[in-house]
Amino acid sequence: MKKTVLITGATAGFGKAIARKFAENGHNLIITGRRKVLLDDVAKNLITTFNVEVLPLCFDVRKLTEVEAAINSLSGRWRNVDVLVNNAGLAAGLHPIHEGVIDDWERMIDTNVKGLLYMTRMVAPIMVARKQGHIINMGSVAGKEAYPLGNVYCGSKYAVDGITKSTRIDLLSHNIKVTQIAPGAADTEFSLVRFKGDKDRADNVYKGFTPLSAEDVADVVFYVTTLPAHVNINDLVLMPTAQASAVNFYKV
Ligand code: NDP
Ligand code: 8X3
Repeated sequence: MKKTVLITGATAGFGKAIARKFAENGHNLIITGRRKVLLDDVAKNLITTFNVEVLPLCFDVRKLTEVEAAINSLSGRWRNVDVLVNNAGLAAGLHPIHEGVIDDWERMIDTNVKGLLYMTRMVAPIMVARKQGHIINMGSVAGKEAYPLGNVYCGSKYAVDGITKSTRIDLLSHNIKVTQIAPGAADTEFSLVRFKGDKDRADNVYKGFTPLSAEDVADVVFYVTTLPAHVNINDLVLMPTAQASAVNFYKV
């Protein structure tokens, strides 16, 4: 069955790879992000390569009015969102708590927690009305274990962990699946964003081992949507083989 899949943060990294994976499998997509040129490029590329329908919606998940306008603009079959992938997110900075940069904190909490909530609040009622749907939240190993200097990023992903569990309970009687995917280290734009464009520092994170790729994560996100109606993956942690915990890596 052809689904309509809404993926936030599809201009780069996991979201872009997740969009490609669903398009490869013939599903129609609503993709979002703030960088309009990149977003339109991704849409154009998927339409021409896979002959699927793609609707790009350019907005900032931190802004409730933009989220409301985007979701309220969906009409006809575009409104029938079968899968919502709450992927948009970031880490900003890596400082001890007493030296934390307040603006970094606001960006992480506003995007990773409030943005995910805004999207869920707008899309879940559509799923409830249809008595079907699947919400997939992008968590992290950082939402499973606290690590040094991770403080607010870890807190935001612990929030995703808790929100995901509670969302599953709230939507249980509405036949809606709710899944958290919690990856370990993956080489995307993530570290470049965390270190504010310092490419050497970002590249250094992935030296000496093979990190997850965006495609590895996309394969897993797609997989959890392929299970029979009565089967749900609640929570899935995936790591590079060379990573055993948030801080234990085997580097050569
Ligand atoms: P990238 O930086 O490569 O991609 C992040 C995506 O999120 C971009 O498309 C970006 O689009 C979008 N985004 C960020 N802020 C906003 C916003 N305010 N509004 C709308 N879109 C936004 O990172 P990843 O792909 O690695 O990260 C995706 C998710 O996975 C995040 O939630 C991250 O926390 C999580 N994660 C990442 C891991 C990793 O090691 N890479 C591991 C575990 C979890 P644009 O800039 O165009 O708005
Ligand atoms: C991203 C992985 O370990 O940098 O969520 O927090 S980590």
